[in-house]
Amino acid sequence: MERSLTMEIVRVTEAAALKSARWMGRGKKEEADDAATSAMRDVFDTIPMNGRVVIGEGEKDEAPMLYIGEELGTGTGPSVDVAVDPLEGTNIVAQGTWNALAVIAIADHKKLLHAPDMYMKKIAVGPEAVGKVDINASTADNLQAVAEAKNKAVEDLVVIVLDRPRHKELIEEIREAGARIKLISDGDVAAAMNTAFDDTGVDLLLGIGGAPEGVLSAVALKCLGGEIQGKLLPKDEAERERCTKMGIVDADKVLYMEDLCGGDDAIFAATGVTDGELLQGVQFKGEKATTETVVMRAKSGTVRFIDGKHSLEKKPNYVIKS
Ligand code: VTB
Ligand code: MG
Ligand code: MG
Repeated sequence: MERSLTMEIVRVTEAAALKSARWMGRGKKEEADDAATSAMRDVFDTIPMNGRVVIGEGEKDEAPMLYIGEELGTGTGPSVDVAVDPLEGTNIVAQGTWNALAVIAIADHKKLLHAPDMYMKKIAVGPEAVGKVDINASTADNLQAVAEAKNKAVEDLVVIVLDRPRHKELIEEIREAGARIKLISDGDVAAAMNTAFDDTGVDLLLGIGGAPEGVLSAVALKCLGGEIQGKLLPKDEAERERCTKMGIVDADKVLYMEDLCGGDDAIFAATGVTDGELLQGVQFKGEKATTETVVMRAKSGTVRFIDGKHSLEKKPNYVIKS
């Protein structure tokens, strides 16, 4: 993989963020998602790479852009597999709340799990707690292990959980153990990534979210030296077949870092669309816009924060006229 891709993909996530941020608070999640997807698609076309979407917006017949199998880039340069979530948190943008991201992960061919669009049970932690948690252990035991690893009391921990009825029991277990909770409406990629940054105040992500988001989170945490474990949760025979079709032999097995994102290299980039603990969202002022992006590479361990200042006058395609 070429390290020049690291900088190239920042342009892609920035474009998606700039476009979709115009939809903040308008109550239109599909429009926000389409804006991010088409912006991403356009910029990918300018990058010297031989990319193939392995996690994307769906199958060819259901997604006109960034569908699984779609080829990306100018066709010259490194051959890589690409996972995208142009707008991770469509509802977040529609409502104007926290932690919507435009996300891309890139890895060498066959290194990313081809995660079907279904649920995945997850536990994610930052570097200090790597090797200390176990998705099969009790919630109390995992909280205790993370507290010890971080030299904190369990009462000091902050656990992020998607605010869903399916997490009723999990939330009770966390409360019983004494840890604190941040319930989120959406956006568990940001939550997983934030566990690796002390300043965010986020210690763990627990619960059930999207499987594709689990793979994206794994790439981020690989670059950051953190860890996520996952378990696919096929809800019926059709979803089990889908796993088999996507090359997953045992859908019930625990997926560790190496299963989610293999090898020693991968690149991850995320641009904030709305404000979050780690990244500020897009801000507009007249003909100017600003973006904040984190971009990182597993092989070198470099993590960069890139502040973008954009001239909308010179990039008129970013101005949405409603
Ligand atoms: C999950 C989560 C995402 O949507 O996919 C969630 O991983 C969907 O779950 O971060 P529900 O069916 O419970 O809404 C997100 O929150 C946003 O894509
Ligand atoms: Mg999406
Ligand atoms: Mg998503």
